[in-house]
Amino acid sequence: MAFDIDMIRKVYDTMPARVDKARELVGRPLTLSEKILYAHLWEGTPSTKFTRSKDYVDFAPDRVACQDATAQMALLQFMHAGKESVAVPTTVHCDHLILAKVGAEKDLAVANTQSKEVFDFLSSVSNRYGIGFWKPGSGIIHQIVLENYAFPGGLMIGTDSHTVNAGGLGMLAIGVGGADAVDVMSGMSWELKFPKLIGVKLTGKLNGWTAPKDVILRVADILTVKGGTGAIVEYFGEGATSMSCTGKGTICNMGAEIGATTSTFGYDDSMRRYLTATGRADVVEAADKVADYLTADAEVYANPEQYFDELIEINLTELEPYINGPFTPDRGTPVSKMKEEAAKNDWPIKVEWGLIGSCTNSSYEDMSRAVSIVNQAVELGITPKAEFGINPGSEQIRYTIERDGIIAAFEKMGTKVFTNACGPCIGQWDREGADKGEKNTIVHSFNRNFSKRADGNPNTHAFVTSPEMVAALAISGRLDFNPITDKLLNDNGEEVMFKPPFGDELPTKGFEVEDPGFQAPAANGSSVQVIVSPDSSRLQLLEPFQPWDGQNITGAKLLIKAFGKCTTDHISMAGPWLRFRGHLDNISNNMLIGAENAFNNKTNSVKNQLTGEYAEVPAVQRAYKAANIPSIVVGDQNYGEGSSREHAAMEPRHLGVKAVLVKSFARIHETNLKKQGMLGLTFANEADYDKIQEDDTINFLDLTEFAPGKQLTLEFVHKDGSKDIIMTNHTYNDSQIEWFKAGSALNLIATGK
Ligand code: MIC
Ligand code: SF4
Repeated sequence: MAFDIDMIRKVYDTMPARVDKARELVGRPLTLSEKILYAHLWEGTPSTKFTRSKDYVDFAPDRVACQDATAQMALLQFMHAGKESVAVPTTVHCDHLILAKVGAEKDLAVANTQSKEVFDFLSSVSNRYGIGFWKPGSGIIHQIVLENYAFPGGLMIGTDSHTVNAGGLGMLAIGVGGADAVDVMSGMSWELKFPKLIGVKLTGKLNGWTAPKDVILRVADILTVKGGTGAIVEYFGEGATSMSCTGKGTICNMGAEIGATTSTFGYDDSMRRYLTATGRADVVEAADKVADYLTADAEVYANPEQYFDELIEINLTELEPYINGPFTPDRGTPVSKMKEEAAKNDWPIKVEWGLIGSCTNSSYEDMSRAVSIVNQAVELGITPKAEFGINPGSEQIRYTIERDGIIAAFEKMGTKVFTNACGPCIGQWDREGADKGEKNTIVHSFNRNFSKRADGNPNTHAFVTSPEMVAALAISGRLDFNPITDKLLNDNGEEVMFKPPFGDELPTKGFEVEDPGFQAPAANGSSVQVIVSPDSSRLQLLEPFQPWDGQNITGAKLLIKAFGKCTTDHISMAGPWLRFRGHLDNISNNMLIGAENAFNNKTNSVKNQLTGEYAEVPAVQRAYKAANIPSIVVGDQNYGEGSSREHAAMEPRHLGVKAVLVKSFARIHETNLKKQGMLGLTFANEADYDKIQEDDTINFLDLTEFAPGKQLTLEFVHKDGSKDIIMTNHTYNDSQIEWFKAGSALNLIATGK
């Protein structure tokens, strides 16, 4: 579990000189994000003044973290890179593959049996290549990273979009697809378009019912799911320093929901307290020596409008609790407006379930504040009206809250304590009756609430709110309950009211754990056998994708024109499909099954142009593949938002889709498409989306001249023989064009170029 204090000291040793030089070059005070980025330039990258949102820059991350559902594909790719061990400290975390049903003990045993093959593979491949392995039940990747590995001023990447959680400890932590992680694990640089910067100034102080969660729910409401694209969000101000480190983690975590590259906070006392409580006093000692480099320059905080591309100010003293949803995390409703909004939109008022957990909100502080509401309910004699489930963030948290009586208090209210894992947050929830598809409401402290995400039921209206609000709403059983103003009837019919939640930021008796669930890798793994059975349905060794044949793509069919929201959950659904994350051909059977076909407004029903019949998207695409006919996918705004899962890019690649043409992309998905040798294009004129018809055949006219900054011309031939020429933009630079030509980025690594 060693947290690499030597590596951290090395980062701090070189940081001052690099940052001072950058400040000189740039010629003005620097923000925190700029300091961390300039301190992590890849050796040989010239330190110049980079243009935000324009220059691609090579960086040297300090760490890599992978979770089980994405690690399988990442490590299957890494096995092709021909390396003896990982070049930077890397960990793998088993958290996504555990189904929540009856409670931790039984559920974990079931997962260990059902996914044995996958866990064994991940354990052996980690052992083989020098990767730290966190066993099933050890906790959720981002809580474990915060507790053990994150450090102020560091740069890390992780194969999960919520890697950004580590910003709570003053890092720049960025979610990427597996192929990006493979580059860094192989000792190569990692490329990122120099981000623009959004400043969020927090004034005042959280109080009463408001929690850190409300800050990000409010920011999501302001910026929307695409407002943070290409940006790092930097939080500062008295409101920032006055909140806990795990609270900062919550805010950074959900930065993924606004599409932000990452979010971060300057080094402060809350981080010192957290590092010390988690056994890392030596990181505090080292960080204190360079503390000036771990926050922005004072001038930036004094005149933020001069240094950020966009500035938001939130007064925490006036902030209300928010309840965001349903179906999208940026639809924010302050608690005082919920009665009106719920009635207006016909949202089911009755709350069926309250779920507390996920990487976003499963810290000790979260659990302790939520249980303060539960304890009040017991004292006031209220039987909760909804069911309750919790997922502690890590075994260390679980063990400590058990010791401190928090679990017992939850259980007294009939709460199910699920495994320290993602559980319902990623559809790993065997919810009774979900298959009936009834319209219903649940409230949770997670980050995402896309349709079908938690229980597979498209009619479940999931609302995101803070853990303490989840507790209050679930106990009252009503979505429109406002604990600040409303009374409740207790079991004796008396009117009672909750007092605001309270709790400990950190356990007063310290954290404790018996077995954290960590397995250190073999000192020399070269003799470790990594086994993948050829007839496995869960794991499949990868075959390299075919290189580009150098010709224009012609005669391509339109596979689907997706309408509206098309997240990675729509492109490659999670839940039951998670079990195929290591088997590309099997998981390809979920390709785009959640996307809405713009021509018939149905999901998973597209016209097979060869037969004229409607059929499931993967089946139609397999028919095109069998006939050797290329195809393209068309999409709407912010296509591929949400997760880092590269399956959403690999599945179409595997099944023969050549290009994805959309109004706009989410960052990670766009990179994933490029890495896998696909063409990710955007409409030069968004209105051209409307010109695309169901029976179109597409010809590329100038792919042979594919070059950075040069538009590509596509000819859409309609059924009646008429044609539309559509101009498309792309963001490929020279090396990314090489990936396309080679068939994938990995093909290039494998040839050693
Ligand atoms: C998610 O929250 O959607 C996930 C599951 O953690 C994903 C990663 C994955 O698809 O495995 C993410 O956010 O990147
Ligand atoms: Fe797991 Fe949910 Fe966090 Fe994704 S968002 S890492 S599924 S807990």
